[in-house]
Amino acid sequence: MPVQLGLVGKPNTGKSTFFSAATLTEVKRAPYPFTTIDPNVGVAHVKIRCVCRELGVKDNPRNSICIEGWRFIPVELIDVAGLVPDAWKGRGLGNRFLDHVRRASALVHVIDASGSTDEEGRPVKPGTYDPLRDVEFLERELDMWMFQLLKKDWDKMAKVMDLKKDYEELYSRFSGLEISREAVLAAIEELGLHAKKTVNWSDEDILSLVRLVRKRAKPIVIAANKADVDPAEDNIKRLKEELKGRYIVVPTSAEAELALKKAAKAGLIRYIPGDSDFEVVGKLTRKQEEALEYIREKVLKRYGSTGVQDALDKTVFDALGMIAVYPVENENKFTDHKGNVLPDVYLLPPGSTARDLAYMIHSDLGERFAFAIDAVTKRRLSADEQLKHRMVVKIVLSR
Ligand SMILES: Nc1nc2c(ncn2[C@@H]2O[C@H](COP(=O)(O)OP(=O)(O)OP(=O)(O)O)[C@@H](O)[C@H]2O)c(=O)[nH]1
Ligand SMILES: [Mg+2]
Repeated sequence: MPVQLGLVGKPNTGKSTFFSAATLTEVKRAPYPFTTIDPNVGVAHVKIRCVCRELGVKDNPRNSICIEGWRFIPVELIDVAGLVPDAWKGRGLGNRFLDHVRRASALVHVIDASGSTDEEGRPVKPGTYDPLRDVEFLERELDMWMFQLLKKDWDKMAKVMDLKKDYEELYSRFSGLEISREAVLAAIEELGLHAKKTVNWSDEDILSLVRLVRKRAKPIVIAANKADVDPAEDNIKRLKEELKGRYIVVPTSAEAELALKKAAKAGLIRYIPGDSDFEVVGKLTRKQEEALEYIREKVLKRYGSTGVQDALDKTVFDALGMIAVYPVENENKFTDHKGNVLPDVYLLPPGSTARDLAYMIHSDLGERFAFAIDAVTKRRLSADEQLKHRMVVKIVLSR
């Protein structure tokens, strides 16, 4: 199953534009709240330096794409409906979109850094709404929503758990949110809640548990969007300062990324997602030229890129701490059995071992796993050895 990332935030911040730019699929976008109702699901890519160049090989990617030495690895992106204050109580489109958050491993919180939308996503004069307020609001919505899910039949559930002296009921509630029992137990112990009978947990206790589990299980990266609109520049500085150590903040201009991708697709410019500039290679109309020059001045020169690629990469590699690993069958030629060079790249959670990689490819490979070889150094890797980012790995099976 691919890694899933959810685009969340209040209405009208540019989630669908971000989605469109990242997946190059057309979806409805408009300058008013609740444009998106049903979620859009698509394939985006995270980017790494491909090992092909340093290994001096020409690769034949199969599950991913290699462009000029950059490997793009697919992830699933979900663009959900906008969230308004008290959505957890059913306001706005209510819990519908929160349900989609369930499946995501991490969230990209798209905020309007230009301050041109109020807390409900209604347009206001740029610079008049403080985007910092959006950050706290999302946390509260997620926590209250999870709290509410747990509180349903809580008393009955707590009695059962005390009787059985375990937390099974709680684990199963959280597992619906793709949160592991280990994560839940660790949080219970860290908060000292295991010292109390479950029936005696206060609402405050439950809320602290939810908060801690949610922070670890669903990391959030902030895409400070509409970075091209002038008041955004100062806001972004402030956001970075205020949220230092708590959040990764990436300035983005989804609108600019979408325009660049479309221009590249039409053969007008040469542009690789994440690049700090583009090169004109086709015949531009005066209007196109002006639009592209605007993007160069207001976005690329200011921030170094449109940020869309960077936000996805930081979510997967920094917030989730995932690693990308290339499995191969021939450790000398770096090929699969058909002779494809560096065909696949897999994204693995931090701490994954060679055996985990084998299981991820196929349960059969996992079961027959004997040992692995680091194809670059030819060093033997034991089943429990942790893999590193950008490793090329040959799995050796037992007979
Ligand atoms: N200037 C600027 N405008 C943007 C940017 N990204 C999105 N917009 C505009 O913001 C408005 C809202 O964009 P959408 O992508 O529809 O926003 P959304 O968050 O999906 O909205 P809902 O579906 O209603 O929650 C549109 O008019 C976009 O053109 C950006 O980076 N810069
Ligand atoms: Mg939308």
